[in-house]
Amino acid sequence: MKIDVKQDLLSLNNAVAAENRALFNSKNLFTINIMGSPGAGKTTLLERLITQICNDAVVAVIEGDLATARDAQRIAACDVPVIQINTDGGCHLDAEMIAKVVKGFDLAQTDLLLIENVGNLVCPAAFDLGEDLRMLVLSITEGEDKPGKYPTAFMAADVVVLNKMDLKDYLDTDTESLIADILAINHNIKIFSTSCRVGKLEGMEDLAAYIVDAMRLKKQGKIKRG
Ligand SMILES: Nc1nc2c(ncn2[C@@H]2O[C@H](COP(=O)(O)OP(=O)(O)O)[C@@H](O)[C@H]2O)c(=O)[nH]1
Ligand SMILES: [Mg+2]
Repeated sequence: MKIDVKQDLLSLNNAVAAENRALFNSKNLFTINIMGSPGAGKTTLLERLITQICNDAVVAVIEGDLATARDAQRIAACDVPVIQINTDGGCHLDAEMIAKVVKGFDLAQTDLLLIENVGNLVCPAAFDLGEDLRMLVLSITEGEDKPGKYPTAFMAADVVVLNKMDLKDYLDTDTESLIADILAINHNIKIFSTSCRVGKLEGMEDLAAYIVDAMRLKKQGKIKRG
């Protein structure tokens, strides 16, 4: 007897993700799934992006972590609605978790839903949440070998944000070969370089403008996933 549990799990997830996507589309809501290793700077990037984007969009945030509400507390301080999901050991968010919590937002009054996935460069890439855009945050402190070693995350992403650029001069990371490796894995990927460090902010305006443009294109029916 053949039992293919992984296939069942993913096809169930894909079905719920399709329902999420239909709900988000019906509310004209743009959603971004933000992935990356623990400590890459995902929450800090969200804090900076919210400040940058709040004049153009009404934002809500879902935070995913194994434990604690620390990231949700940081986001709440930005004065946007936020819901924390604790996966209790689970290494990624799935579509069902999102379906359960989105009911807690006023979706009709929200333009942009930012979902910070559990810090992990592997598992989140396999689980569609119903998002419009997949953004991978990679800190340059992680080293230039990561795209080659963890290619699935880069294959799944639409956008890579190379964060902590303020540290470039202190590191041996070869950012040119890092970028070349990312493009070799996924030549359609859009790459941004950022620093979220207060006093050394870099790249926020470009990234926010890209997101606002993507939201506009979705509203005009010019981009569609799923
Ligand atoms: N130097 C520097 N530190 C950063 C930057 N972005 C985030 N950090 C720091 O990296 C650490 C992890 O950031 P956090 O946003 O919690 O990462 P997450 O686990 O991916 O959400 C914190 O100490 C941040 O202050 C950056 O662009 N430059
Ligand atoms: Mg975080």
